[in-house]
Amino acid sequence: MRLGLTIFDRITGKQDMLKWITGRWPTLLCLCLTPLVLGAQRQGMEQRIPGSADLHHYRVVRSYPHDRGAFTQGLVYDGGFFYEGTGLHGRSTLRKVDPASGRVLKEIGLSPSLFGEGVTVFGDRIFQITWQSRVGFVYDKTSFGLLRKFSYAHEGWGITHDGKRLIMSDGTSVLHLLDPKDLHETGTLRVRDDRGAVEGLNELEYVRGAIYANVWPTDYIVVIDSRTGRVTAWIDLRGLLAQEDLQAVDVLNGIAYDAEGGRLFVTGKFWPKLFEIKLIRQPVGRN
Ligand SMILES: [Ca+2]
Repeated sequence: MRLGLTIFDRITGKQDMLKWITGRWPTLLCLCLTPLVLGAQRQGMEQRIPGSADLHHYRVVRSYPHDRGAFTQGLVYDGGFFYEGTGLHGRSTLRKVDPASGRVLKEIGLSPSLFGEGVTVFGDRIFQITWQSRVGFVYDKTSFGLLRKFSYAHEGWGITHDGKRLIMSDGTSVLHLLDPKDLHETGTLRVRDDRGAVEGLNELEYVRGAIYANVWPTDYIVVIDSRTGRVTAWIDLRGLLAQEDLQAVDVLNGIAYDAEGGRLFVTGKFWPKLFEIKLIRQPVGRN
């Protein structure tokens, strides 16, 4: 009896398992194929990179601890702190982080239905956008109190500003320019290099007249002329994480700039470290 039940359980268990697999085969197929698709996308993007734009490499100045549980979607440096937006449904947050220790000093969670994306600090306000819900939030920088919500007509990936305009990415090659007061779109910027449109623009940072953008799903950042949309350089950030830190990490994503100190910071989704880097500029004419 016991044996019979066990066999029955095993059979029904297998049947249940079969049903479970059959019912979810599109999801399972997707999960199996996603790394292959991402790998192909990454390879395709990396193959197109040599062009007439400069190619920069990097030197690590200092590394900082970073929360391995943070699916980093937005990163800003302001007044001695990092402000970070994290993603994933049920795990999306806005947080203020102590750079030296990586300790989260202040944090609020988003509704589980929302997938948090980029953040930017504009004066005494913090803007945070979401991926596919087409809703963004404006918070008081000190208290994280919600000041207002706003909506937009595309996906939300990254956000930064140039002191006058908010600049948003949506995962394509188009950047959206918004009035920071009424949050209406005032124009777009089409990002191109000499090989054509540069797709997959993700986390953003405005740095001395240029817009830096992570190019999903690669380890590259493009430097964009903020007036024309022209890519003036690619930054090759491959190899930032040591082999022992590569366990369960996702892609490079997160750029912050300390305008007063001239310091550039980068990290990634689930990365255990955040890096201050210096660019090593390699002009046109490289091999
Ligand atoms: Ca940023």
